[in-house]
Amino acid sequence: MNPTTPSWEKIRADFPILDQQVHGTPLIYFDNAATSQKPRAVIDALRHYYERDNSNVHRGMHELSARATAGYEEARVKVARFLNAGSEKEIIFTRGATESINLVAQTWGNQFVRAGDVILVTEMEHHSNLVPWQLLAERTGATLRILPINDRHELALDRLGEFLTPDVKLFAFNQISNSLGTINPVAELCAAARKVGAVTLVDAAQSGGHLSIDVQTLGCDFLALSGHKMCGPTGIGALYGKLALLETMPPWQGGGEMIETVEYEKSTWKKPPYRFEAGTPDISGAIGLGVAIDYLESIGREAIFKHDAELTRYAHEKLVAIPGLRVLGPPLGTPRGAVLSFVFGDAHAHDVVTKANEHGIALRGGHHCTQPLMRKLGLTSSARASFYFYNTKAEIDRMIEMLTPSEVSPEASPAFSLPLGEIYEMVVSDHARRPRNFGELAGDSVVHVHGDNPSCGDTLDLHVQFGPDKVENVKFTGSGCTVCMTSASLMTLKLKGKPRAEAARLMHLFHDQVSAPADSETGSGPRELGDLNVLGGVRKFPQRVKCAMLAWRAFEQALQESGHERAEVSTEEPKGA
Ligand code: C6P
Repeated sequence: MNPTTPSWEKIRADFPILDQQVHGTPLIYFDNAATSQKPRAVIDALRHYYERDNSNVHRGMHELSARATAGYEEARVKVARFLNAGSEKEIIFTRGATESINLVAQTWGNQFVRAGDVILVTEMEHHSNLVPWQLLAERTGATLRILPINDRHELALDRLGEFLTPDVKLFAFNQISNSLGTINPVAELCAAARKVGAVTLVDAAQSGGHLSIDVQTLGCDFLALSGHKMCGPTGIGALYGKLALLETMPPWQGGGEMIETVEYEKSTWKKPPYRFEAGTPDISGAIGLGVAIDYLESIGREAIFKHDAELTRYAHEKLVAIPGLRVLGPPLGTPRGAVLSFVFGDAHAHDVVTKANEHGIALRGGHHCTQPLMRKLGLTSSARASFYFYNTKAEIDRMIEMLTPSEVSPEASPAFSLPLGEIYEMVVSDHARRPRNFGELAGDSVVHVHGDNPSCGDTLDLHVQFGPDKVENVKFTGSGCTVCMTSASLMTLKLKGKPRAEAARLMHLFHDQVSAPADSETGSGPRELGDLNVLGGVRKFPQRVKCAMLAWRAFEQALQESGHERAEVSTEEPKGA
């Protein structure tokens, strides 16, 4: 641990990317849970590697190969030290936390999990620590069991005994939830698992760069690390596994580097970790991760945790003071990771994030790859601010100012919409708040289509009543962002009563209008589209094109299902969406 208090201002200057303007204001990067920024030392290490040392590892007998191999293997030693592993043989380089978890599911899982066994995960898992276990359960006939969370958005530890029974073969859980910020008591969970003979896997994607991790004290069997969330490059991560376990596991990918001898009929494998690293690895990524570890250690991991905690607490206090805003995760005052997800009145997360972006603030909006958790909380999405040690309280103040309803518009939740002008604001906020033709239709001539945008949580049910040659009626239900709801509402008004061919033509026109290149001059748009032209502005926001098109794609499907000619609209993703 570094005994002196770090100079956070000086440390911030190590990150060149932070020194830029976005939409005319200094960038505020609050999307650190998705990926952290990289200090100059890491960027320089990548450049140095490719300028001076680039070569393949473990193969060549020449100077460059020796240097590349030394750098790569030194990085393994650094990861082992960083996690206090018993040996560097316990560290396998992977592409990230996702691949680390899949490796365990494929090798240890296929070898040891059988029908009748139970795989225990928790309600707060990222898809990366859920889907590999679902696949394993499907392959083996094992059962997936889910440990619930409580009202404080923490694991229901009082119910652990009910779920962690002797038939549990593996217990996989995260150390810090990427959606809730909850910090889980890893040592306690591992000890409980040991008592019933279950193997443990800790998903440390969110904790690796924020907490001190000692795998021996924690007592876990496997731990998945994500390099890019801890100042390292993207495409590199690591799996820690107890050597005794790794030695019992078969390889999962075959190829060069992982073999001892190869004959035409069969082969034998190297010992861990090489057994699990087939092919040319991400050499520069591993070296960059090693430098990131040096960098984090030079600041001091406890200092980083304390500083992150202070920033998070500061932001948490201010966020909960905003009327109508609700922060997910453990209540204020409880130690948590540097993640604050929130919902804001009935504003859709994508609208919040789009507005933040206009202020140069990078937030994330959506389900954060925790769809079942969002559903459990009765949400389709949330906005999320996540911090790292280079962030400042002044940046948090700017976010709070952006989120606080102004005196001019003293509503509980400000209208989050795209800054595309007054007419846009009027039309969009009117239709998003009072969608027209909202409801259902029934009858033989009604086609019902369900559509959703999984990444942002828009869901929509479209009901179209077809006459012999025209669209008699159109209604919809669902929930989504302002763009999605406005587009659906305006679409129903536009299509009702139109001959099919005309409806298909309008659909085509609208598609062209919203998916034209962002910088194209389309003027005020085709006259036939009327108010729908206000949505033409979404072409500047590729993620939002999907929102604008959701109702129209559903309509296209309804046209097809009604047995008539396929409409002339592309079902491909709009460019850039
Ligand atoms: N979460 C987020 O925005 P990779 O990228 O494979 O190294 O990590 C996947 C992963 C696994 N577990 C947890 C808890 C995570 O948060 C993540 C990545 C990012 O929340 C991207 S979805």
